[in-house]
Amino acid sequence: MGDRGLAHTMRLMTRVLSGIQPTGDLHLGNFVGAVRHWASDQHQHDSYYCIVDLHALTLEQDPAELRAKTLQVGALLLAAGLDPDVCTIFVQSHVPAHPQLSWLLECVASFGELRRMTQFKDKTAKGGEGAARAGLFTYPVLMAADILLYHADRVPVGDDQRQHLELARDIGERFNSRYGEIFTIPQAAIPKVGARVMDLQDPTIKMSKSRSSPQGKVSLLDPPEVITRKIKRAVTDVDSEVRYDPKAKPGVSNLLELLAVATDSTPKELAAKYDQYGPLKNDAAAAVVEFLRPLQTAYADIIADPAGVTKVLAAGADKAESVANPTLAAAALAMGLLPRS
Ligand code: ATP
Ligand code: LTN
Repeated sequence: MGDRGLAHTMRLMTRVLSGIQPTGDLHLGNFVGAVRHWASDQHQHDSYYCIVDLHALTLEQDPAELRAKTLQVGALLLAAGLDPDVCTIFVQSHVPAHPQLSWLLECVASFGELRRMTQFKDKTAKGGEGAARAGLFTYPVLMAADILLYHADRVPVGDDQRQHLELARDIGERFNSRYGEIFTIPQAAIPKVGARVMDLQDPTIKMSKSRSSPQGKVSLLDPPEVITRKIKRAVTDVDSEVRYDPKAKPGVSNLLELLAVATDSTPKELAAKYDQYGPLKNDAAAAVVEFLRPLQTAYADIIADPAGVTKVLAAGADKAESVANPTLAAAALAMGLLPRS
């Protein structure tokens, strides 16, 4: 049995890895579609959560703000219940194996498959692809490296990342068949409800840090009155029937999903209880405020000690490197690079 096979057999728990960009204030979509599942996964799986600051550089960022947001996301992950004694939380740029493996994988991925990524098309629709940063184009390969370095079995993400995950699987499989079995091929874990929280002002697009207007997204740190105002002003649909039908009635369906997530119910069950938009909006707003309250309270405590957060992230990077570096070395060797003696 090769080294990887042995390491694999000795691993008793499923390995989970996911990432989040420190590109702005985290919003309800990030929490509902991703982060809250991380908090529950950590107790069942060997879990790695990465703040992907290198990914953030694919779009314009203010340097001081990027640094501050990276720390803020660290604090928010802790506030969301991630326990550094149970899982590993780290910053991508603290582990150089990520961009190193990414280069090797760029020499496995093809131009054509990157060209098909819809997120690249979406993000360049406005400014044109000529001016886009080359990193925005190769970004899914860095994401594949993030995942494959840790032999992750499971990758919990929102629905918008499905295509990138498929690419990570393709790259991993191609590498394994060309150079030998180095990587574990990951599965996507996409939640059933809340996998795509929509923008409150334009419910045909997903709520996004970088692309939603302030009114279109609920930031995790918005005060209760701001959350209430945004939800009450959410765009609904032309007729006034309350029905769960994301295609025909995206605005109302989004509110039903939010209420369902916050009250642990299902959107269809809830739809039957309302015959007007007003009461639905009031209840959704109140439920979301309560849903976020524990996170907001914990965040205020944690961010009061920024050095404590930095320490947690440094310890996380050490743990991450102990897994990532041997994987990188094995991949480099398999591809024919001469090891430094
Ligand atoms: P950006 O606008 O900068 O691309 P984003 O808002 O899309 O950011 P990411 O950091 O790219 O957020 O994503 C972090 C996690 O949150 C991913 O797992 C992603 O699938 C999930 N996610 C992002 N937006 C939503 C959404 N609207 N609904 C559900 N999950 C989401
Ligand atoms: N591309 C993802 C963030 C991301 C990620 C990852 C998610 C980067 N690396 C590895 C899961 C696993 C996004 O934009 N949401």
